Amino acid sequence: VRTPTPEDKFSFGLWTVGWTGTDPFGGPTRPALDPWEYSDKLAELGAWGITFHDNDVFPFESDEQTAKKIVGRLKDAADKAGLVIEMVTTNTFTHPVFKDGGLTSNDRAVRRFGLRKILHAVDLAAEVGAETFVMWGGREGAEYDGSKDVYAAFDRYKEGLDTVAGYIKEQGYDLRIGLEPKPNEPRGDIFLPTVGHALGLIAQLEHGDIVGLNPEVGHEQMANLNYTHGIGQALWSGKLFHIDLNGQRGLKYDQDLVFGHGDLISAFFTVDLIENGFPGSPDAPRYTGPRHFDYKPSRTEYIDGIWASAQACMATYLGLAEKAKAFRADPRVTEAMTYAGVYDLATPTLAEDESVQDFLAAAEDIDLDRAAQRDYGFVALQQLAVEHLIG
Ligand code: GLT
Ligand code: MN
Ligand code: MN
Repeated sequence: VRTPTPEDKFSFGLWTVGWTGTDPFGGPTRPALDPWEYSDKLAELGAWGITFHDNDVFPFESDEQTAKKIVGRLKDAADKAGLVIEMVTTNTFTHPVFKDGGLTSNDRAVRRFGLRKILHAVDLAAEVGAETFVMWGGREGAEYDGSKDVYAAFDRYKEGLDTVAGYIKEQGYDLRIGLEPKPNEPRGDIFLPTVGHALGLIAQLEHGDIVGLNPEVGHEQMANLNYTHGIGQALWSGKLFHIDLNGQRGLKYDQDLVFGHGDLISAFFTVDLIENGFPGSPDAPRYTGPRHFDYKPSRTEYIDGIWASAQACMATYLGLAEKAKAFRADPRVTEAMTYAGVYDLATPTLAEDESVQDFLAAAEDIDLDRAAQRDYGFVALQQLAVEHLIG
């Protein structure tokens, strides 16, 4: 696999390579560097950008001036390394004040504090030239159903999102919001558990035109869902604004493994969709945004392991991209897709200008026996993917 270059648009959250290995059962297994100490190495490995939460960069208690100064230092380091800051987000989950959420806490004073913190992070995002503002509502949710008026919670979620999106427009910022779904952890049940739930909320917003999605591989898989279908539907809805790539092995805690270190064949089809688009819909929207990794170097690794895992994310992506290109270019695949009817699905079911009345009146014979006995060849098609994958 070739070495990544900035054209590949790989980016990393500071909280990913900066994760010190803490988990609910143990403290850090390695030290944290200062936020500006990651840029040079990431650039050297071939990354294009970085992303961060406000409090990945400056402490929660910082006053505005201090925050500005520290962010300035990070921005300088990124500029010097030739990295862009493509996305910024807010930490509304670590501090105990957010234990019942930021935008949907039962405590109105906390909601007002949380919303203000988010708006300040929006200013910051605009200042450093980010294009996407991610909102992961990890603490928006509940453990106990009796503890939340869910109707009011969605009113407050909508109020919060519309306030943030309205502010972005009012300030003339070139920013779009990416909602990040997750089914659980840290809350027992998080609001907006899946891509579909988030799309449903966006449709109810006043400023929903600049609100889309930032789906994470592992988060959809924690809900036993198909990530590629999730981003596929987000693309179809014109709402795939950003992605969080990582790995997850089955229904368990959020593993944030290296991309491809979970369900590899699912990762193959994710990369195939991103790189090659929908097979029978050449005019469909394509994802052209950052290939952003949101993973955690495993707790067993030390400093070398951080960089090895960052490299692994990019190498896996590039390797899969090569395989996916070869898969699509393989005449046997075209043939198998034709046989499978993959390209036929793009043909509208009704004819152009055909009315329902005409449709109902049409005398049309389907040979039910034949159609029932059709062999789709999906297994053979999948086996071609596996062949390409294992080389
Ligand atoms: C947190 C979470 C990630 C989100 C980050 C953005 S925070 O690390 O686990 O999935 O993308 O807020
Ligand atoms: Mn995760
Ligand atoms: Mn994420």
